[in-house]
Amino acid sequence: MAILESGTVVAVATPEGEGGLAVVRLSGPEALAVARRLLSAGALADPVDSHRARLALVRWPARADTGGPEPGTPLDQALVLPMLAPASYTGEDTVEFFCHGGLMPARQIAAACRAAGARGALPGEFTRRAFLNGRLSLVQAEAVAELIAAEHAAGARAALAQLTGGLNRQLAAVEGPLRDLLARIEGALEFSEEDAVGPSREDVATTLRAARRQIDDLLDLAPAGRLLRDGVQVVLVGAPNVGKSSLFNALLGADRALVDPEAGTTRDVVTAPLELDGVLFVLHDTAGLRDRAVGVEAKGVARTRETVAGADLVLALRPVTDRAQPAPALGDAPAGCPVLPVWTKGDLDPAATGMVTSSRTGQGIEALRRALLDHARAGGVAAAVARGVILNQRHQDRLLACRETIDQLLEDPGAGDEVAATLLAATLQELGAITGRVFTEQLLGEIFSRFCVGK
Ligand SMILES: Nc1nc2c(ncn2[C@@H]2O[C@H](COP(=O)(O)OP(=O)(O)OP(=O)(O)O)[C@@H](O)[C@H]2O)c(=O)[nH]1
Ligand SMILES: [Mg+2]
Repeated sequence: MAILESGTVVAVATPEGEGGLAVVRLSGPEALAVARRLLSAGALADPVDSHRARLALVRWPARADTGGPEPGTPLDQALVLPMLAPASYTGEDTVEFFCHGGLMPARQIAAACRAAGARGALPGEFTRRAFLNGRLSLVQAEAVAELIAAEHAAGARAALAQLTGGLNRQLAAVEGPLRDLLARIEGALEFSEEDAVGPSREDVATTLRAARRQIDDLLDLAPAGRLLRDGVQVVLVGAPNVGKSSLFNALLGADRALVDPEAGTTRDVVTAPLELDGVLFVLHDTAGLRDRAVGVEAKGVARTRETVAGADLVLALRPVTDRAQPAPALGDAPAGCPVLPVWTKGDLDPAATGMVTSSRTGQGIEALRRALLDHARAGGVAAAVARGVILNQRHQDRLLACRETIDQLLEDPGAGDEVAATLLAATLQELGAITGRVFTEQLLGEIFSRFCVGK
């Protein structure tokens, strides 16, 4: 058995620093025995009352393997919560100590557990065990990581939906009919002498086409997954002095970027997050685009172009005072990236029409915020949240591989049952790699090493 899957492990599960509470998590076959070494007799008496917390004094163990405080030294008074296998996060016997916040109590209790025979847990080890014990799929384990990292409500909502099985369910719906089909083909191969009839070519093609449509459907949600995770990248561009930095500040409702009457004030790209209705946007204020820029200003223009190349939405700014001014040239915008024309300094021309804003009076700022949200919704963010699907690169790569083998099968309907069975098995293998039904040690390493200790 690999070292990671054996033994009893312990870690502080809450972040370092002052807080009302801290939690120490202890999990593994010896969890109860280790915990009993820190508690007075009877605090965790057999039979253990699973999922019932009790207040207990936690002490340094009497028979500590290593140095440390005097045996029996009180460490903290804590709520001790035993959770017996398999009804715990990891699927193993687990004991959680809810102790006083701050650094020392939790650290000392974790150290006491180690002194009593547990090993310090590695990053993600609890979740890894949960996966290996069938408590969650790989997709759900990844969702746990996303949930911890989520910095805005929509991302957290999507991660939670994924955690409760959104993508799992949709993958199962793709897998089921393919698995049936494979069983029928294999059955026919096995009993060919007895004239067992396998599925007809039409049957095969219909099932494959349906699976392909479902996979395409999921892949359509991929861009939304990125928008939810990283935020919608909104880049403000325009000629020098059109009011980019002022609008940037007005949208944020904060004085983040320097504003000055002189043209060429902004040199570096200034970036700030903006959360609207639970959706994260990342605003980028850029240096004014000017063809004849030299020196530092030219460097700023180069940065602007790089930023535009990563945009999900470009706001092309022009002042109402100069409606003849040509729209900024956006040769660098990604293909298909929407460009929203926005008029600035609206207060200087009350007759102006269109998406007119004024950073001075606040005119049009709310409308522009709404336009940003509409854009995110059009990008499928709402659909992804509703379906509980956030695809990461790994999921996408595997789904694309599935689609390829399905296409191979569809293109060659006369290939014979042997070939069909092999390709179907390969497709199911790829699907299984997403949920973790099929996994490698390396894949687990990649996924769980990104977690924090204690999760
Ligand atoms: N009347 C009026 N003036 C504005 C408005 N927005 C910006 N200005 C003025 O326009 C000038 C330039 O504003 P900035 O926000 O620095 O413009 P910018 O596009 O970031 O300029 P650079 O960074 O130099 O390219 C400043 O003097 C602002 O006070 C507005 O809505 N109304
Ligand atoms: Mg500026």
